[in-house]
Amino acid sequence: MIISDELLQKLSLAKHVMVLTGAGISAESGVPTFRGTNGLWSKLSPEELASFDAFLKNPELVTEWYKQRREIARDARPNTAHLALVEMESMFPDFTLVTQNIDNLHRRAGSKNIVELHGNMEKNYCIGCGKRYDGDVFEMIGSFRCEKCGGLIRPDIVWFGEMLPPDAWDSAEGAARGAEAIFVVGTSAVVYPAAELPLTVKRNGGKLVEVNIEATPLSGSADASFIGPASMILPEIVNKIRELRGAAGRTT
Ligand code: BV8
Ligand code: ZN
Repeated sequence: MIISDELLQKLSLAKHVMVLTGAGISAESGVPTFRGTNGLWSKLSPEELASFDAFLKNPELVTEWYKQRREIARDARPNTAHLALVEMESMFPDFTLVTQNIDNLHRRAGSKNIVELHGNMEKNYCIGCGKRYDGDVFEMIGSFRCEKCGGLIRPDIVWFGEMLPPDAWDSAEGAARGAEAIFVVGTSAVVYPAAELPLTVKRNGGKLVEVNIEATPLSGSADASFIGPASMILPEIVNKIRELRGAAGRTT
């Protein structure tokens, strides 16, 4: 594991650090990614499923797809990469975990300050009256029709062409403007505006560390790029930072 002295120095003294995660961090928990070989979208294209039009056109298909994904996510357990980020959160006074994932695994791992850019599949609401159907309530009513107004119930997540939740985007953007380092873990970095965040960190003088099993469009801008599974690489990085910050006499 080679981290340059300059980067190590920066990490040992850093106050404000952020992380951006994508589906790859949950792959080893058994949650399929989107664009990998056995990715969710290798069968159907994102536009056919992850869009409001698709939902209106075929609510049964899209609802069933999310129901299956919710079951996979609930059966999954956070892996050592999620847990490494829980420890990393305790190491820096100002730490922001930004995720594109909707699988709830960071929360279940114990991370606290989480910004869910694309929402969370445990949350649902009626498109007719806005009534919320979070968690199991949705399973209990056994349909995707609102009890109150009969409207369609949709997952509270961001589909293609939809705006990101303004408060989530503002927190992520704000963190990126001030972060001294960003760890980008398990994302193909092709979905915007999330993929813009690491470049914002770089533009503001921060360091970019990438963890992925393959190169991505971000790799060229990375100050350090670790190729390998996040469940192996992240714990190693956290161990290194713990040693460093211990040596520098910084516990948080
Ligand atoms: C918006 C929620 C604006 C639903 C998702 C042309 C150019 C640029 C942009 C656009 C364009 N045309 C359209 C756009 C905008 C569009 C976009 O970016 N499209 C892309 C595809 C070109 N973006 C939007 O529509 C966004 N909204 O822009 O609104 C707007 C402006 C005005 C008015 C109205 C609107 C909304 C984007 C959010 C879409 N929702 N998901 C759901 O999950 O079902 S996106 C979906 O992709 C997921 O959220 C996912 O998080 C995201 C990114 O995917 P990844 O997480 O990166 O997963 P992927 O499978 O791709 O990659 C996995 C990676 O992990 C790989 O690199 C792999 O190597 C690695 N890996 C695998 N195993 C491991 C690993 N790494 C480490 N360890 C391992 N073990
Ligand atoms: Zn309703």
